[in-house]
Amino acid sequence: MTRINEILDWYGADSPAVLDKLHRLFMQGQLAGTGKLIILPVDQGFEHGPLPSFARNPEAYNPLYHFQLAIEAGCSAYAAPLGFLEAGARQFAGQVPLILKLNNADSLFKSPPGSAVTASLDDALRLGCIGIGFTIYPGSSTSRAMYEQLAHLAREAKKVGLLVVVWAYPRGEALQKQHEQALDVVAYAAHIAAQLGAHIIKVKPPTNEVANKQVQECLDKTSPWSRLAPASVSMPDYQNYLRTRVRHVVQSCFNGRRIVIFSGGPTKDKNEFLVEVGELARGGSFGSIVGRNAFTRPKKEAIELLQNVIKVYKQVNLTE
Ligand code: FBP
Repeated sequence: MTRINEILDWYGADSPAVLDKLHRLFMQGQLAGTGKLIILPVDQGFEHGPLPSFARNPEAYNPLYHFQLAIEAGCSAYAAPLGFLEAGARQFAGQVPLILKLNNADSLFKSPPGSAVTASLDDALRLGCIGIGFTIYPGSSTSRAMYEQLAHLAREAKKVGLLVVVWAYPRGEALQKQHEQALDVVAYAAHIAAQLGAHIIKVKPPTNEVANKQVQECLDKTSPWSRLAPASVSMPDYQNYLRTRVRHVVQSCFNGRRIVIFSGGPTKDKNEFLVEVGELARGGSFGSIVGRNAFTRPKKEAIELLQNVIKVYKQVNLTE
């Protein structure tokens, strides 16, 4: 059995139409056939505003630029809100799998964290997308409504053969800022996404914070968790511990039987970024979803960086 067939086998309740989309995703771009993914997400114009997102590399104001970047870099897919996808879906039809972000939040109205549903399943089908993207904010007073929206959309998406990709971002009134990426919180949010029917779960890399002190005790008792870094650890050591935390997040998603990918975050130094990706890969991440670290750099540099990310996923040995 190939690795891709093994992964498809985990999705026992899905129709051939959904599995066909998953197969297509895994057979696209430079990671084709490896069971790993590299996705370009460009919803930051909506989420953070055009100036902080695109001014560093003004070509990125143009929606067509992102299709080209995803294709030239050999990405597995390109994910964006309705407007950006509508702008290029016809011109680039068939060249890169598309994921339509069905809900979005802006930074002008932040509290409580919540999103509006900004596109529909019909839009996703009309644009030839392989799937829908949906953000949930566990920890926000809006989370329950978001879970209901997602449960409904996921059910309908599966009926029409679309994949469900969930951005699981803990944040809101119930969480302190420093705990938004805490290990137990990220693992919990990822698990909620899996329970809500996500085929693919996208989270931020977990930090060495633990929000729930009772959970901290459980982690301390199990030997691998003694490798959790103390808060004061230096950057290279921090990276070394990241793989252990990533393993826990992946395990939390049905013992690794759901696809979990990790985001790139704000633009950072290229080498630091690649060390982090190496840790994600060694922890068993199924890939990376890299936005700002790609499109805020000039195209040549962005492609080089994404190809290095691809190389990391191809080379990493999970037993390291
Ligand atoms: P980045 O690689 O730029 O972090 O993109 C991943 C992503 O999930 C985007 O889809 C989204 O716009 C962004 O992160 C949101 O980050 P935040 O919610 O922290 O502002």
